[in-house]
Amino acid sequence: MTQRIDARLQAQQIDALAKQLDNAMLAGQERARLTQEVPGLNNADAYRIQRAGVALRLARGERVVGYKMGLTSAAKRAQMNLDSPIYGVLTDAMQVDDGGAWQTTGSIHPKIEPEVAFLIARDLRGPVTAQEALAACSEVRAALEILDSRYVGFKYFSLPDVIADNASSAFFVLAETGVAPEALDILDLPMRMFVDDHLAQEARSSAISGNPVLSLVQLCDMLAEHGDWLPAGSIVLAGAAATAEPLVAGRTVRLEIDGLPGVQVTAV
Ligand code: OOG
Ligand code: MG
Repeated sequence: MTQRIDARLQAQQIDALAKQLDNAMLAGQERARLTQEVPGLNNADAYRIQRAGVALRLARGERVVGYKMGLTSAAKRAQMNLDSPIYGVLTDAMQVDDGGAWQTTGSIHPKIEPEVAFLIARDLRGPVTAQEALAACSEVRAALEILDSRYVGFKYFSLPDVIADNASSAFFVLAETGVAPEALDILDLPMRMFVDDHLAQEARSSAISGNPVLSLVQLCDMLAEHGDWLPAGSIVLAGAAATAEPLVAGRTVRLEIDGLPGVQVTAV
């Protein structure tokens, strides 16, 4: 039996698949999973599709501002039925102001989840130790990630599907202020996400990779595999500590993390 796992797609196919996902995003319409059309799609080609998709955004004038790690907590891996961490790219157009309103129009099936974010003050090239990663961070902030899969039903997709779809990136809200990492016990911060003042999710920061800093270490390792690194000024979302909640117009979502200023957004 021939294994298609090492098959490398042609550059043209990569660009065409990226364009299909980009069109789905722009139209706000869900589409079939890529692996239904390309059953042998592997993670390496999926990251190539992700990069081609980001290139389309950059061609529209967007700017890369950082990265998000995904599936770094057991809760998220169970929710999505997938078993290993991935990353996606964040652009300036995805950022929503803390305390601001977020337009649901144009989204497919958005969800929101509680995150810890790092602000990176110095270039970080993998491999790095947890200490080196932390030393390169100027601030830790609370953040909310608004996910939106371009795939039908937002579930049961495979790792290459979600990687190609920029790890379901859509929008993110970064708390306006944060604190220096030294001022926190980053390993064990209680986190509570409220939807309209009801406690919707509760977790500790240790749920993220055992330690959110390890998400950063892992991100640097994965970027290094593609010859990339984290430039100074990057924002990094370490991955949700708990499962995502559906986000519908009219809801206000607030994340409180002990020791950190909170973050809030209202869907309109
Ligand atoms: C994949 C992205 C996961 C996280 O924080 O774990 C993610 C998904 O859930 O669609 O962003
Ligand atoms: Mg996330």
